[in-house]
Formats: sequence, C-alpha cells, structure tokens
Amino acid sequence: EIHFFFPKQQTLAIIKPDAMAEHREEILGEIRAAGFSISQLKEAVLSRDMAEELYREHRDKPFYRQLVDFMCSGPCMLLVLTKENTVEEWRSMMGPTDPVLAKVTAPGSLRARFASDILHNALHGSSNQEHAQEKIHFLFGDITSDRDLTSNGKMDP
Ligand code: RTP
Ligand code: MG
Repeated sequence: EIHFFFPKQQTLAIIKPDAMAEHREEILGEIRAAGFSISQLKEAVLSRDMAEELYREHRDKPFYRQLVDFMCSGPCMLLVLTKENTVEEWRSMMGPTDPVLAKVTAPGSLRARFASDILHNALHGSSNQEHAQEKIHFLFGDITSDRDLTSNGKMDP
C-alpha cells in the first residue's frame, strides 16, 4: 500500500479593509471551520510602500493605483494559513475575483457573500506557493515558530 504525504503548505490571506468592520469575525470563524490552521495573524494598516510591494506583480495594470489606495485605506487582517493544498483551497474558498461572477459560479464562496465589487472584494489569497512564501516573508519576517491559533485566534504568550 502506498501512502502519499503532502507536506503542509502555507498561504498568505488578507481580510481587506472593506470587510474588516462588518465581516472579520465571521470570516475568521469560517477559516477555522474549514480546517485551516491560523499560524500567524496580525492587524495592520499597510503603508503605501507595503501595499505597492504586496501587489508589485500588478504594477502595470490599469487598476494598480486604485488597488494600492484601497489596500491602505484602513486596517487589514494579515493571516498565514496552513493546511494541505492551502494555496488552492484558500483561493477556492474566496471564490472568483469579481463578486458578480462569484455569485453565479460559487454562491457559497466568501467573495460571493462579502465582496462589494471587483476591487473591493473582501479578501486576498496568494496565487501560488512562491508568491506565498515571498509575501509572507515580506509581511511577517522570518517565522521561527509555527503557532496554531486555530482555537481562539490569540497569540500564545
Ligand atoms: P488577490 O490577488 O487580491 O487575492 O485577488 P485575485 O488573485 O483574485 O485577483 P488579481 O487579478 O490578482 O487582482 C488583485 C486585486 O486587484 C483588484 N482588482 N481590481 N478593477 C478591476 O478590474 C480589478 N481587477 C482586480 C481586486 O482587489 C483584486 O483582488
Ligand atoms: Mg492575485
């Protein structure tokens, strides 16, 4: 009998400023209920430089400036999620970028439920493992411990 072991994978998730006031507790609850471990979590207002770096890959897109403005318009929740196949599973749980599409193709997804429009779409998730590691390192620095905050969302002392 052959067993395949998939090492746990990390992704970066962000609750964007539009969803912080009304939906963050519900979103955090759903993340835990879906079996993700929250290994890091912090609330932060991104500086312009940080938002620009986070979305550097989109710097030539027409929406880049609006996106950066939006991402530093208020507090975000930055999360490192750990699970098997985390990158893909988190993106699937978020749903499509545009909530108009999300409501049709993935009505139970978080963006279908919580996003306002294609820009103000409640959540971020890394698109692949390389980006995940790069952006996690950028936002959290070297993560030495992998604390599981699943139960209460609070950092252990
Ligand atoms: P994200 O990177 O935030 O997880 O979202 P995503 O992969 O689903 O979408 P992406 O193409 O990477 O776009 C990044 C973010 O830019 C904003 N956006 N605005 N106005 C527009 O047409 C437009 N397109 C994208 C969204 O906030 C999107 O999540
Ligand atoms: Mg993306």
